[in-house]
Amino acid sequence: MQDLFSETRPHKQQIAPDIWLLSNFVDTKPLLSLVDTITQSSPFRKMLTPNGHYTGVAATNCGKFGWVSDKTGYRYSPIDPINKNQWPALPSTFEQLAKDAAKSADFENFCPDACLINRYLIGTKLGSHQDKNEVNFKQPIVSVSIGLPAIFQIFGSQRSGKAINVQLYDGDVMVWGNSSRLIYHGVKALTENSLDPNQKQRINLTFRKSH
Ligand code: MD6
Ligand code: FE
Repeated sequence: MQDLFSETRPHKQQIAPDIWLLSNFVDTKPLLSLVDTITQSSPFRKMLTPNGHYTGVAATNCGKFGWVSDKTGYRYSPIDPINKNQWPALPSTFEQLAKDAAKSADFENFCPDACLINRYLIGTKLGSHQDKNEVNFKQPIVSVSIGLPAIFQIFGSQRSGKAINVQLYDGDVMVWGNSSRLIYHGVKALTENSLDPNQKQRINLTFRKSH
């Protein structure tokens, strides 16, 4: 018999070819305290983009390489441009989570060397984009949602048009790979949750093999 509080969403769901949603995969409380530690040395910041505007999302990184943007373009860098130090190390909890999630979606031997940490406040959105600054497109991307739910939009091979909308909740993990690795996607503007008005942000971790 199912107990009253058991998760009723499927635990593993295929959203599109080579995109898997692992619902309620991880307890995010310990992740959040690791993010807090990371941001003490490499704080969240909005980055300048080549078109001269700042990103709406505030970001930082941990791991060997971090995703950075400035007026010259996007790239992975071993150095945090704010403090000129290496990015904080990838916590072993993060690495194990990324490996476990990848394995659940049948990607064996995922070995992330970069973790981009994005922070959305109410009203922040992420425009449609492809993730194509990595060298190795054979490895998947593992994406972990923390905090407020968001609507993730999957557009396909065109930047816009009809999207598949996926609600991502706290603790959900998405695994992307192979045929979907280069599709366009974005995140709708974050909205407040009237049932939980104290929650003010969403944090997303994306683990990649950048080199
Ligand atoms: C986010 N994620 O969920 C933004 N990109 O806040 C991404 O842009 C993303 O989740 C590539 C693969 C997985 C992702
Ligand atoms: Fe992306």
